[in-house]
Amino acid sequence: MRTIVKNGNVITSNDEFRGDILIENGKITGIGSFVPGEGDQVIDAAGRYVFPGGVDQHTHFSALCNSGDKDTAGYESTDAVIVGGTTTIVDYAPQDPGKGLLDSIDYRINVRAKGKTCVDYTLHAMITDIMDCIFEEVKDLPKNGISSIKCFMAYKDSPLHVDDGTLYKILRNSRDVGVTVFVHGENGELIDRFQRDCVKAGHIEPKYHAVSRPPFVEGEGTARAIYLANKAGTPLYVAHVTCQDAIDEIVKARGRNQRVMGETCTHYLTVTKKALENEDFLEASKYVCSPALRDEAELENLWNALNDGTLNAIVSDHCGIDLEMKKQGLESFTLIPNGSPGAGDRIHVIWAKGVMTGKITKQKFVQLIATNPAKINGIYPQKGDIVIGADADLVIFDPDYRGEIRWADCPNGVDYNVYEGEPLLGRVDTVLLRGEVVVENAKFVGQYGQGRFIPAKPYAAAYVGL
Ligand code: DUC
Ligand code: ZN
Ligand code: ZN
Repeated sequence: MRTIVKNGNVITSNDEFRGDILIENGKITGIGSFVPGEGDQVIDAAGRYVFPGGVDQHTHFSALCNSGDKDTAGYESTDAVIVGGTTTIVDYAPQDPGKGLLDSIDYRINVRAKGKTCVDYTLHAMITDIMDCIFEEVKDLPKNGISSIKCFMAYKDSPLHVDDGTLYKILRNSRDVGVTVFVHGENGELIDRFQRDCVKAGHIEPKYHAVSRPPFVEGEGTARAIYLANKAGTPLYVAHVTCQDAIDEIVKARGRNQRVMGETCTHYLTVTKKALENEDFLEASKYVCSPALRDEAELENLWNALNDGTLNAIVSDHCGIDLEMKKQGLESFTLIPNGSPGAGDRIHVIWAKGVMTGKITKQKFVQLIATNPAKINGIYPQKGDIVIGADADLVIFDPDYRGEIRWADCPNGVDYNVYEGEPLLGRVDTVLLRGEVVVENAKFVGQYGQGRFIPAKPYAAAYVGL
């Protein structure tokens, strides 16, 4: 059967036009004008935008989120992600206890995600235990459909922390096989000292989370990672950039032709550290994520860095940490698990706060929420744009819808939404995943388990230039 998405205002990464999209066997096989034949399924998109399904290259589903023993927001909660217009995620695969990188990836695909995920997905390897085997395993990631690995420079003395020697060796080994190294570029030593100072002075409330990790902590970590990547001769991808200090380091590196790319997150573009100052512990703790939220001026810096191409993607950094888990930090902000949910909201929030305010064009929007993440993670052109031969992952977006984000309308696997009450200036109405309608009237109508693992190719965007 053929499907024709008819008369939409099609937005791609570099164009906008009125037209039809022809779909056969789950793939886009035509873009233009098509007369429906007998038996064709026609989806009327008149008066609405049609853009590629979003690619969120930074999520943490079914993750312990460094909090110990409780796992929330498993892959079944990706129903909220696809309702929000994201059809592919690049999820983090932390090592399971006692397991290396490859076994953890295998377990994630075949046990955690299987039969549950509603979106297509690929994975980043993620070091949470510096076992001897990981250095060789990095070289085997591409054979297993994985093209990236994350190293945390923050979180001194925790299993997440990757020391400089390990980071350098991972960079060297990644270079040989085209794996992209993603770095959490905060200086763990500085944070540790500042956290101790805060607690000693009795400053234990959530707002001290931001005090203990000021922007220069991120600037230094980013600079060091860039330096090591340069010496290793390996491209670098800087995760969740929040501030001008880090942006400056990326700009300097590019000035000497070093291949460095970076992403920022929905919340760093739209929420300030004022959210951490709420007197209500639970309200404030929802916004404890790392790096920390910044002041108003940094929001503008980040929009500028996206527009001038220094930063290349907007991601959610979705972490499913419910309020019960956040309560671990009642006695001290240092014990609050870091991270906030947002994969289901990314497209709506960036449309309202980016496109509708004129901060970014519609084409830039598509690049940042779909095309670039697909390129960076080695899954383009199968994913990320409306081009012939791509998977028919499409969003039909009603620009006239007006409302507000409400957790109750689309529960996200945890018990709150950090964007509660934010305006919806347009809404994802219909979503197609590989040609199948899986969201209709903003409700999930697909199957749990419909999402497929998409093998990522090595030597992705960070290796081929900027
Ligand atoms: N880094 C992430 O990428 N996500 C959540 C917390 C963190 O430190
Ligand atoms: Zn991180
Ligand atoms: Zn993250």
